[in-house]
Amino acid sequence: MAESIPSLRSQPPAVVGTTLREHVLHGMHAAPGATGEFTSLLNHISLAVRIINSRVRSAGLAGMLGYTGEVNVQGEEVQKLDAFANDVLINVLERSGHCGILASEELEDARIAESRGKYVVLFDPLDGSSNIDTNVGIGTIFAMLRRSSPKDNVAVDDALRPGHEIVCAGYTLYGPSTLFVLSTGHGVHAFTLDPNVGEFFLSTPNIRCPLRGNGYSVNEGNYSRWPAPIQKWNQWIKEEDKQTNRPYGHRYVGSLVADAHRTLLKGGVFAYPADTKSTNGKLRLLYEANPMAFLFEQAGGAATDGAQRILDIKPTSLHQRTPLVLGSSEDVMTYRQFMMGER
Ligand code: AMP
Ligand code: P6P
Repeated sequence: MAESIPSLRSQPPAVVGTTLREHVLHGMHAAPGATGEFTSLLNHISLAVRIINSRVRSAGLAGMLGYTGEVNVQGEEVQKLDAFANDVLINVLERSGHCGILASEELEDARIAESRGKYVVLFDPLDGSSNIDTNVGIGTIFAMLRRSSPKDNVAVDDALRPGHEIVCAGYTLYGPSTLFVLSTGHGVHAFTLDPNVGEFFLSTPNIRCPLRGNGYSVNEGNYSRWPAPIQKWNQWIKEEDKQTNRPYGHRYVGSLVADAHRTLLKGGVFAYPADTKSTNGKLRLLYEANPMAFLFEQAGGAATDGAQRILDIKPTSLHQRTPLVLGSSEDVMTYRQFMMGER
């Protein structure tokens, strides 16, 4: 009789990875006194991004790549996918019953949700939309805070809170695979969507941003518009110097989620400085810079506007812009030294 193959006989059942839903549930059990509202809201956001993902994947076929012809509050042509993603998030957040205030890049003002739920959700429904027609990675970015105004008198200014009050932030990247990168304040974890199952599975737990990298990500085309200290940093990072591992490699997609995700994993620095055209920077504080800053700090990285910590900026308006530097703590510190004239 053929030798029995113990390994096959004793092999445990097929191992199924941890789903996003299970990960979030574990977090709830570990949160003293949690009622489940946070968990339910996060599960609704997961539903929304899976719906967006499905449409993004079929956009080319579904004729979703064109423009709606409308212009959003940013003065940018609103592409159909932008509008769709925005509508899905608003609808699902409202249905969750746990969103009190929602604010979107695509909405002029913050909105009080019907349920006046416990949380504020700020989001960029489809970041990088200018890249949609060229099939470049785009994504959804969000941040969650607890509502501070009372349920019977919810104030939209609740959206204008500094990023250090964020309780959860994440982004999805609709790239070669669909990733959901999340932090609820206990490290950063990445989940990959299995499109056949429709579930996100834990793919990279406990992401740590390297202390220093060897890549930089900036739109070099803006060089002539930068202030002198940033031009000096840019020249420095391209000089040959073996001891400091220079020149750094340059990578720039032009989609924040794609550039930030690569920097989070590989280290180095991403920068969108203020310049003579974008005098306050281009990226939005509340629903782009703050969520990314929360994630980078949770992963041991850093995020500054060149002078101060992004998460300490006190917002004054919903769509305010900020210069943004994300990355390895040492690389961000070096950038800041140039910015402050210390190098
Ligand atoms: P809740 O009562 O469900 O609104 O949760 C109260 C607080 O506990 C939230 O604001 C979070 O800071 C924390 N919390 C609740 N559920 C979770 C979870 N699934 N993962 C991480 N933190 C959680
Ligand atoms: P630029 C995309 O339009 C976006 O808002 C961000 O995703 C990205 O980081 C930035 O603009 C790119 O801007 O001026 O380099 O094309």
